[in-house]
Amino acid sequence: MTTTAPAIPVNHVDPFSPEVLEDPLPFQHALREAGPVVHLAQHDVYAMGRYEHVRAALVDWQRFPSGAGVGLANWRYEKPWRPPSLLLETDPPHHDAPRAVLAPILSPRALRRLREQWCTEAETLVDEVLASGPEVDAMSTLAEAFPLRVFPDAVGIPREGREHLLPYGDHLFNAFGPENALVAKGAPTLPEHAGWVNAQCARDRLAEGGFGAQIWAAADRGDITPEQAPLVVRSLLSAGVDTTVHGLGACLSAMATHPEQWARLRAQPGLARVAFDEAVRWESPVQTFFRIADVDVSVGGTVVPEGRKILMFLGSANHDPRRWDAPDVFDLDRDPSGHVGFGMGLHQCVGQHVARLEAEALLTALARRVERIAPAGTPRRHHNNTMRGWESLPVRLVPAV
Ligand code: OVV
Repeated sequence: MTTTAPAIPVNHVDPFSPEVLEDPLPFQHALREAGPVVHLAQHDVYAMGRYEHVRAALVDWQRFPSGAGVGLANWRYEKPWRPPSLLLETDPPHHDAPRAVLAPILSPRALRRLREQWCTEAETLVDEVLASGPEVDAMSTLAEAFPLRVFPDAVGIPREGREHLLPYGDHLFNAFGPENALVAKGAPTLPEHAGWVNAQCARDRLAEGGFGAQIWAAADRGDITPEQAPLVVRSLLSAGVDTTVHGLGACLSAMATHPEQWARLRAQPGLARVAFDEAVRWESPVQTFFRIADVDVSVGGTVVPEGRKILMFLGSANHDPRRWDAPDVFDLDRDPSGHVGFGMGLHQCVGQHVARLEAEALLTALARRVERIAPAGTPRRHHNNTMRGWESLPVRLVPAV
């Protein structure tokens, strides 16, 4: 007996084109409507955009592993541009020791010691920004400034050279996509940024008590090898800054455009964490990651062929009306848990508690002092092959009396 698999729908749009990066929602709608799996002709890869299938693929690490890279490049045939991440770009069993070392260092319990200090830092920053004038760029003065103030200190790296962190991360996230103009633009300065980042991963650079030193202490205990330790530190510096910046940017843009939601948060500051997760769902700062099909995998009746890359649209899953009521609406009344903005399954963001604490500290400090975050000019999108965020977010901060 022969069975004929239904033809896979084909989409000819380049999801990494400037038009789609400017506004990905129409493309994502088309992707979801076309079917559970779509062939993206421009890059000859497969794609998923519905919540049910994206989520199922994310937790199915056996059939959709990460070891061939989570970008477009297929490491079965191409060489990685940097030594692969021991967390992001590996599968069990190799993945597990680095993850087991890092997870407790970044756990809610371990972060308790940082909370008070981060809240104080956030209040100081908000005071400074308010003093600088009512009209500010919320991206540079808040969304970038706050993580750059607290996170590298928590890792334990020196002050000198921190300006390398954002461009390094931005290029890294571009490099998960095709070699387009965004990648070409970052390539010339990459060696300086990567050289600095890699140098910060050495044991003698990392201050006592920080996340970095704790990773090295795990190597001393034998939980990971001394060769693995610097690469685990590199993951913190790779994934820990730009992502949080764009998560905070999403919160601030949501609050600028939804004054009634800002009023709700001010009335009930305990909603800060829900606000952050709803912003991560709504904006999905990390839009996409690839997997590879390790065998022929049937998804909703269509087959992803063995050895082929498949692009999972986290942002699309987080806007799938099959899963979310009025998905395009930013709403503090909804329960955003279950969103895949931090991924799902064994690779789910190990730093999410750090990001939530940063967001809670900043939003709480703002809620205390700022009555209204009013748009004050046209915001500008930042284009990146993987991340969705803002380049510029002009706002007027109306102080609370
Ligand atoms: C989630 C993520 C993004 C980028 C880099 C890494 C992880 C890493 O582990 O290096």
